Order: sequence, then structure tokens, then C-alpha cells
Amino acid sequence: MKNYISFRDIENLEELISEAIELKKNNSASGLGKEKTLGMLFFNPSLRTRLSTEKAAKLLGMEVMVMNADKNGWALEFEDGAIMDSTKAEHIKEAAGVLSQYCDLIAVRAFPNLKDREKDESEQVMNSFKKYASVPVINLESATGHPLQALTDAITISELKKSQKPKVVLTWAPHPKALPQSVPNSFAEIMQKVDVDFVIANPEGYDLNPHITRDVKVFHNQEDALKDADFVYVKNWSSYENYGQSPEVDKNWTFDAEKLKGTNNAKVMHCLPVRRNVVIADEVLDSDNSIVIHQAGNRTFAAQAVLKRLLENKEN
Ligand code: AN0
Ligand code: CP
Repeated sequence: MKNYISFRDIENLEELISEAIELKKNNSASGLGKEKTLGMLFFNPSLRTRLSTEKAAKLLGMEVMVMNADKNGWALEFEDGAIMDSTKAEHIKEAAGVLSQYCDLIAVRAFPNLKDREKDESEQVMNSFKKYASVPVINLESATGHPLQALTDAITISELKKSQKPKVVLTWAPHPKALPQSVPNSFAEIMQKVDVDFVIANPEGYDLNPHITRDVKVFHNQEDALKDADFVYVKNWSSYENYGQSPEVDKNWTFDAEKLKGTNNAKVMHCLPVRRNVVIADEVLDSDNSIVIHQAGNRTFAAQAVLKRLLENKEN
């Protein structure tokens, strides 16, 4: 693996999932990262991604440097040929070049602005790091994807499934703030690559990018979609069609005990952070059906498997 910017950078998904589960049982690669440094840059807040990726790097023996780029770094210019006489103090060409002097791997979190769809879809921040860094780049959630989360989710389903081909439902839920489509995009992509029966439920006006969902069945009726579900992945996202907006929804889409009853005693997933009693009701989050903490625990092993691949590739 040369970079981990999208889950499409994974060469053999089944193998990587097995490797992460193996690493969880036995940290057999603890010396691989000796004298190597991971640099992490955050343009947005994080709890899980920051700490699990740091932990994963340390389990491999790496050093870790973390920077809140939005608060502590110089404001970065990403446009080529820009005349930098305004507020941006440093160009990504120098910033990525310099970071590559200090780090063996660079990881970046940069959310979309949710205003200009075309600009967000160009993945300017992630692609600029890829272009100007001379070391591998890792996506810690970008404008359109969250591939470390998606790998975690595939690992979690693979670990906990009780049948060969479980039914997995991704359902939209309400949220007071407009959120990126990154998590559902990457989840929908990875679910199309593993052996599950996958459907999506969302209100009208909230269909995800059809180039991502492709042939996946999309229900606008949540109850119909939830029937016989073995896993329910709950997540809010803002509208893709009416880009970045949150059009009003007439039905109640909060995932509660009543909705859970309509499933096959499903395990309930969420990437976290979750707004209790808005996205998922207390009664569900506090029940044995919720696997959100277990899921967050797996972030470490997904990150460890990815960092291991990137380090191994560098050595070859
Ligand atoms: C972010 C999102 O929905 O993309 C991060 C989730 C991992 N969530 C919030 O901003 C609440
Ligand atoms: N799931 C996830 O990426 O969480 P953080 O935003 O806390 O990193």
C-alpha cells in the first residue's frame, strides 16, 4: 500500500481484515516502526481517530507527533500559482515538503466545508498532501471519505456476524448540525466489497452520491429497510442533492427501541460521537444490542493494520 487516502488503496480487503483481527490477538509487529515517525495533522476535532491512530503507531514501535493544524499551524494556501498577499502564510508545497523531512508517514484530517460540492469532491487538501509529500499519506477523514472508520466497521461486522451473509442496514438519523457524507460514503463503499446483504434507509432528499451507492437498494421508508437486519449502522449526513443542507423531514428517524424491535435483534453501530436521544435513544445505546464501544475499540487495529502495510511497503 502506497497511501491510505481511500479504501480503494487496499489491495486485498479480506486479507487486511484478517490481519487486523490477528494483530488484535497478538501484536506480532511491535518492532516494525522502530525509529519511524508518524505525523498527524488535524484541521478538525477528534477523539477516536487521534488517540486510536496514535496508539496503533505506538504498538508498532513508532514515534508520534500530533498538531492541531487549524489552531497552531500557519494558515495554508492550497491553490497553485496563488499570489500570497492575503491571510495564508504558507503554501502546501513547503508545508508538505517540510513535514516529509520530519515524518515517515503523514496523516491528515480535513472535513468538507459543505458549501461547494465540486470543491469538496476535488479533495484538495488530501490530494495536495499526496502530491507534495514525499512520504505516504493517510486519510483521517476528508471531505468525502473516512476510510479508517470504514475498515474498522468491516472488521467489526466480520468479527461479530453470526451468519455467512448478514443483513446490514445503514440508516440516516437526525442531527442538529449539517454533517459530512464522509462516513456513510466510505461505509457504503466498503459494504459493497464484503459478503453482506446491504441496504440504505434515508428520507427523500438525503440520497447519497449515486456513484457511490451504485446498485445498493435505497429505502425512503426506514421500517421497511430495517426488517430482518442483523446490523444497523446509524448515522446522520447532510443532503448531497441539496448540497450541505438539512431539508426538513416529516417522520421521526431517531433510532429507538421500537425501531430495534423491527430488526433481527440487530447489533447497533455508530462511528461516534453520537448525540443521545437525537440520533440514537438512550434505551438502545445502553442496551446489549449496542456495539459502539467495541466498534471504537477496533479503530486501533484498523489503524495498526494500515500503518503496518504502509511501513512494509516503504521497506521494499
Ligand atoms: C463527524 C462526521 O459526521 O463526519 C465526524 C464523525 C467521525 N461528526 C461530527 O462532526 C459530529
Ligand atoms: N469516529 C471518529 O472518527 O471519531 P473522532 O471524530 O472522535 O475521531
